[in-house]
Amino acid sequence: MTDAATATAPTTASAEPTVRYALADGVATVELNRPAVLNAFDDAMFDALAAAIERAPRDGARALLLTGAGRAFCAGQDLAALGDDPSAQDFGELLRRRYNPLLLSLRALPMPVVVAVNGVAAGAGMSLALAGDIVLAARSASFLQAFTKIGLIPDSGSTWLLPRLVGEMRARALAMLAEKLGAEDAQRWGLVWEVLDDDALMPRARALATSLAARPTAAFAMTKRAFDASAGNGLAEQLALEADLQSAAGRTDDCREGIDAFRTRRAPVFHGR
Ligand code: T3D
Repeated sequence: MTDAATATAPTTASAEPTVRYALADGVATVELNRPAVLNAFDDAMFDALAAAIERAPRDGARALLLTGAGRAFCAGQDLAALGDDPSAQDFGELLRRRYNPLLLSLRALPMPVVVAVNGVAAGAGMSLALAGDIVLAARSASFLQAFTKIGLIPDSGSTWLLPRLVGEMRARALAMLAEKLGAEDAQRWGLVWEVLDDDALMPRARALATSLAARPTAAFAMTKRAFDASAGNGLAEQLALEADLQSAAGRTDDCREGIDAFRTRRAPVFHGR
């Protein structure tokens, strides 16, 4: 990352940080950094990612870009870190304590989350990728619901996100067959917004995140709330929520600026408030 990078939560005083964090042009760039194990989650990486998600809004970031170091995005739970007798653990407890709060905090970030899937996204790593607002993928990237291969069920939001993105049939087949889905198929199925040649992925992801960060990000935060709520709402409730959020959006400086810029035929300058 750039020299503006701030390392987050190294495993030891001298070790590489398990997550790299950098802030530039309103974009918090967060890179999972355990490439030797395809950025699989151990406790340190959980803590570091949770800290980065919490830090971005405090730093004034207006977009977050999430990616992985090396040849993978994230291989899900670090299966080696589960100890000698993994089945002695309560995996549900690990979800409640670690994955679930992490996914919810990422999803609730009041800014656009761009995910650049640079390689394989497996297990909870796939769930993490799908939790973004706009997902870009390298042409060589792939998506794998690895869970059932090891006798587990899809978690970290995959049973919620997947059917909404690709429909029930494809979601169930992906979960049960646990076959890799290539980036181009993932785009055709609606899991990915854009597929790019591998070396074009990060420049495009940075440009997109930077562009989003300069737009009316308070309205984006409300847009996210509306979409997330829609899954549990009937039409009447959703219309009511849209009206409430639109009242708030209409009172922002950005809305005043957007309308004035349109009327005076100039480019708007948004500040995210
Ligand atoms: O509460 C709970 O804990 C339950 C929560 C579960 C959430 C989950 O995420 S469950 C699913 C866990 N993830 C997996 O099962 C994926 C396991 N990995 C793979 O299937 C494959 O590695 C991939 C398909 C992702 C990539 O395959 P490939 O051939 O490109 O790479 P590789 O050779 O398998 O892996 C490269 C290295 O990364 C290798 O280490 P080595 O031999 O070079 O020293 C491999 O062991 C390591 N690695 C990959 N995934 C993991 C991992 N090490 C630990 N944990 C991993 N998940």
